Amino acid sequence: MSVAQESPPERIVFRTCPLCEATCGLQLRLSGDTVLDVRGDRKDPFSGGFICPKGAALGALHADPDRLTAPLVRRDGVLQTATWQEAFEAVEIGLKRVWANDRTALAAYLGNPTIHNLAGTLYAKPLILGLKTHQIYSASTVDQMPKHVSSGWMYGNPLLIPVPDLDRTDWLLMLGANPRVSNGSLCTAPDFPGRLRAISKRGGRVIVVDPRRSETAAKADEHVSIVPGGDVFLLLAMAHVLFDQEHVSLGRLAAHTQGLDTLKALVQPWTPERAAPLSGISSDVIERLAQDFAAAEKPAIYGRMGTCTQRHGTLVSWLVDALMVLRGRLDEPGGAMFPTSAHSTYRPGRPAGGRGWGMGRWRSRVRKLPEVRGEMPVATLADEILTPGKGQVRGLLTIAGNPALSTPDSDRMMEALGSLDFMVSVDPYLNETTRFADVILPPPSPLARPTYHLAFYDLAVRNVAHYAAPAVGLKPGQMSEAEILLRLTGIASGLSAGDVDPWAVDQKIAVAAIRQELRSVESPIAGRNVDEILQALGDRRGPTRLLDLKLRCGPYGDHFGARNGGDDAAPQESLTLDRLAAVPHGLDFGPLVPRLPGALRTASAAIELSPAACVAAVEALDEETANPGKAPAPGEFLLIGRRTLRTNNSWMHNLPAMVAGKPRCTLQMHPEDAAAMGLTDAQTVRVTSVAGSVDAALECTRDLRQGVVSLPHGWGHGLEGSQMHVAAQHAGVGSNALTDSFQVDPLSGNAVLNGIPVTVVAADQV
Ligand SMILES: Nc1nc2c(c(=O)[nH]1)N[C@H]1C(S)=C(S)[C@@H](COP(=O)(O)OP(=O)(O)OC[C@H]3O[C@@H](n4cnc5c(=O)[nH]c(N)nc54)[C@H](O)[C@@H]3O)O[C@H]1N2
Ligand SMILES: Nc1nc2c(c(=O)[nH]1)N[C@H]1C(S)=C(S)[C@@H](COP(=O)(O)OP(=O)(O)OC[C@H]3O[C@@H](n4cnc5c(=O)[nH]c(N)nc54)[C@H](O)[C@@H]3O)O[C@H]1N2
Ligand code: SF4
Ligand SMILES: [Mo]
Repeated sequence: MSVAQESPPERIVFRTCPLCEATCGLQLRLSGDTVLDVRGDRKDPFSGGFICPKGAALGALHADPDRLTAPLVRRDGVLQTATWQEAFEAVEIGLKRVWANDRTALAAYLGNPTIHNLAGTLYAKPLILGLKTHQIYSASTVDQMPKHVSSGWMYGNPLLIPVPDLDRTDWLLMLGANPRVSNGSLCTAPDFPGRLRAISKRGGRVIVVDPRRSETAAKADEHVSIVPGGDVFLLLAMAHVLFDQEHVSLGRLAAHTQGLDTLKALVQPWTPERAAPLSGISSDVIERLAQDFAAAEKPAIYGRMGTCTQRHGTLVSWLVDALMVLRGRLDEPGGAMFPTSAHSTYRPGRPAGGRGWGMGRWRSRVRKLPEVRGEMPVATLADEILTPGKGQVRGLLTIAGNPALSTPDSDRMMEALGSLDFMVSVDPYLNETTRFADVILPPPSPLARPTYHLAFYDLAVRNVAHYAAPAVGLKPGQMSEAEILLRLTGIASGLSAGDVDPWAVDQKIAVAAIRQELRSVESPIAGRNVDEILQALGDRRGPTRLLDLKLRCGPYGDHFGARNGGDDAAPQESLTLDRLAAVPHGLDFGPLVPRLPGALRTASAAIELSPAACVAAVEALDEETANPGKAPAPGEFLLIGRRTLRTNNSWMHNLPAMVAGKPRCTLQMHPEDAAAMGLTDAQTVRVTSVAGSVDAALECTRDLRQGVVSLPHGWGHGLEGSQMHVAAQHAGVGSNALTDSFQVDPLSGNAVLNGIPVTVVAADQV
């Protein structure tokens, strides 16, 4: 006899999307733990109802049958389901084996979703410190590290990154960014497409510099086609024109800027005529761009992925900001500004100045690449694993990373992963990377965790905050990601797996965080008592307690009763986590406000307009560009990447909605280039670089600049041992089989993922 089961009552929850940097507000309709539908939250003051196909697939991600529901431990060579206790015991044994050589025989790699997750953002760092190894790597060095370096040198703080003030600018120059597809990066702006439309609508101009007429370029007021890697020459020449035609005016920050004369002398030789052949942009266009930039009332320049993952990523990142300083539009409304998040440690009134910032405190063992922000370039991780000798890496911890597909020379990376003595991964999937692991510790779906975007509200185009409690509870047998990381931290501290009390580890972390706050003279709670603060934080534990501490000490915080403590105070004036949680659609603190000079942490207490390393690197360009090099032979191209709306780097292709429609892992090429080689649309071509070869279907499109071809990254699924059934049926090929791990931006160590020399031939002619 069957009894009709009543489904649990429906409920609506509001939370922000954890899948990209835009932090859109979502409205989820649930029945029990089942997501019935996902929509944009129209009442979210920041996103106003915007949603993209990835956000809409959050329910499918939550319910993906390939998501691991229990830890896996390798026994007799095979990954098998295990209990958490068995899994952590296996971790302890494996790590101890690696540590028998030396603590530095263990490396860790943190992938991109770490930073989209409160647990990752708050607990990865104590874990990493506890590992006591310099072998730390992350997706930052295949992404934005150049921007951290330029900010470190210019402002003394690598995390102080200006964002274009999208909602007020009237002239936006975007280089190497395709936010109509990516929805923005290092610039949190839900409905980026709508915000761009609004610029044009209010009479402004949007100009996109890109070797490809990207989706963003196609809808912009102007597309400027550039040779991959040509940005540094364009920007140097724009600065040249500003000086030459006397458009330099530092404005409010003149007294807080150093190195103006050095910059003037440095760009003097970089005329538009000299930059033209190197950038592929005519000197007239370069001059006009500079003049338009000079004439605009509220101009902003924004450079992203495409400008960081190239040979001169740091120089470009620096020049983007330097131009804004020259025009006096850095830190001004409508220009490029610094957010003041609710958890920010920024204290208005604190004077400028600090210790400055440096890198290269140690170097990588094999290639001697400098440390940056405590990590080494992931482009050299395979060298560290595969090169024998003292200090060789023999064990690896990955958290939310898929280096097997996401990092350069991926075939060699996979060879390295396969050669390790021990590997443990914190990851919900058995994928291209984790198939090499000895232990996989799977976190639950993002709906089972609290959300607040610690990283992205510091990069947002408005000052906003949104918090949501978990939408679903943990199922029996699930362990929160926070607890997984805390348990690993306990093991790293020398405890045996069975003895780790994760909440005792958490307590230590919380007390240390409070102590640090109390020690800081500028803190609003400086000098108060640890126990008093601990008590005020109440019964919470885990990430939300640490978040509450940050919010309450932040610029809008209640400062633990020291500020506007009354019950009637608006949450914006007396913020606590409880008060934020009580606002289901999130809080708006208004448009960005100026923060300089106070936020500067350089030793000079000024903006360093001409960092020494940048100056030296520009001088070195003379030699680099002295020989124009030979013209490309037929079949020789420069390869760039591509994102599509329904991808998220390498990891969401297992959701049917993400892979529906015609295959997107194609090699795009200009039809005239194809015709010159006798190639036709849809035919299979072989693409070869110094690193490797892949076969892909050709897609002829006039969107590509001639001489440039484009292949998206994040494909190449269906590899033996992985368990992502949908992705395997839409495998595509991995573009990082072609990128060369030896090509890095010399200043930041960031991988060069664009402008890769390749040859293309018909596959049947090989
Ligand atoms: N050629 C080329 N290569 C590129 C790029 C490019 O444009 N071109 N882009 C680069 C960029 S910008 C980035 S950021 C990197 C990304 O590089 P990675 O971060 O290494 O790779 P992802 O594809 O983001 O893989 C994320 C991993 O996290 C796991 N994951 C998902 N959600 C969670 C979670 O909640 N918790 C945990 N613990 N794990 C989770 C996924 O299963 C997957 O294994 O790739 C870079 N690689
Ligand atoms: N749908 C989707 N959204 C995503 C992601 C995803 O995989 N899919 N990934 C997320 C992540 S981790 C990140 S970091 C962001 C990245 O987001 P964006 O920074 O917007 O990066 P892309 O979309 O890769 O766009 C980079 C652009 O740079 C161009 N380009 C390549 N080489 C050069 C060059 O030398 N000079 C110039 N001027 N342009 C060049 C490319 O043609 C491309 O149009 O997107 C995020 N959002
Ligand atoms: S744009 Fe980003 S944050 Fe918004 S719904 Fe899409 S994936 Fe989520
Ligand atoms: Mo990224």
